[in-house]
Amino acid sequence: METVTLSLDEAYALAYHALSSNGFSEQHAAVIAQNVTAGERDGCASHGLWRLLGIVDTLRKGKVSADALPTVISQAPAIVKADAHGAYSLLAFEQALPLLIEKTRQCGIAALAINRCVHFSALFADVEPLTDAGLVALATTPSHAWVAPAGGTQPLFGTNPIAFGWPRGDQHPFIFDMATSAAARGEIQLHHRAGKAIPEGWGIDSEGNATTDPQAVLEGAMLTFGGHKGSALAAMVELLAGPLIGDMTSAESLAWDNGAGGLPYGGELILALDPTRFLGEDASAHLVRAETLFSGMQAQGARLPGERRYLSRLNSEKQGVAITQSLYDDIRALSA
Ligand code: PYC
Repeated sequence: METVTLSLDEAYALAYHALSSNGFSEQHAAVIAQNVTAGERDGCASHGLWRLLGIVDTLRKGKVSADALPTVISQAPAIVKADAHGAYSLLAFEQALPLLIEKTRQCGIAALAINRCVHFSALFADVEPLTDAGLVALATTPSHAWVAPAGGTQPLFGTNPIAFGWPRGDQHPFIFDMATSAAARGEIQLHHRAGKAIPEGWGIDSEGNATTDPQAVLEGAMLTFGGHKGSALAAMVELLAGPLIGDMTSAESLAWDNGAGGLPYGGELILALDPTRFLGEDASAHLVRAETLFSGMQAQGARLPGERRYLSRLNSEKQGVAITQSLYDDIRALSA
């Protein structure tokens, strides 16, 4: 397959141009371009440059604001609320982050609820600034009703990712970011784009039959990972980042979309915990025990979550990122 290699600066410029030429304000274009470049850089193609197609398409469908400025408020001693006013979540996250960190340092634990945001981005990017600040973090968001609950065949849950991060001083943080569906929807869409079958277990067709045809799953239902366990976690995400923060469930988001085919609309919940407030003077002694756990995993040949991402980051910083010629052309065509 023909590919185009871009430095990270070129990838950012490509993304920024596609966004700003379609009407996104400078601030939104900058944070979105940075996010999709980071996804590509970290080897996460489903949340990389390819996302620009859906991001712009959602704007053209009138399902996201190109320029709304977020409102950030202190809702309670340990709760920050950021209203994205119908724009993508990333600017609201960026503007609310300092207050979330401040409250976490004050209270030991704090939450950020982002409301009324359109969401497409990988959650590891929202967790990493918190681990960089020495905090433990957890982020989650519903999406559109694309995933059947275990035992059912009709889409009800979103792909409902959960990202968790643990700071490790001067080492890369321990961060996992996983959909509670067997795969991200973006993975299935990328298989469809490449004309490839998907692995068994990712989804069912609209009659409820198992299939490896990505199109049939996109029109049918995705499945949760781990059967009823993934299904329970998916329900938890609906509750925490839906009704708890006064925002939409995945079913409500899909109903709001009303067949337009835009990206999910609703809320995101981010929790941050400060180990030094939990542990006081004993903090470093306990944090060292986390390292014993990590080396115990590695001693058995297990990879720590995030390791592949950091390796890919290092390679991309040196060699740039390679995308298919057809994706490059499609992104360029967004600005035509
Ligand atoms: O790829 O799972 C996904 C996804 C979630 C929200 C938009 N896309």
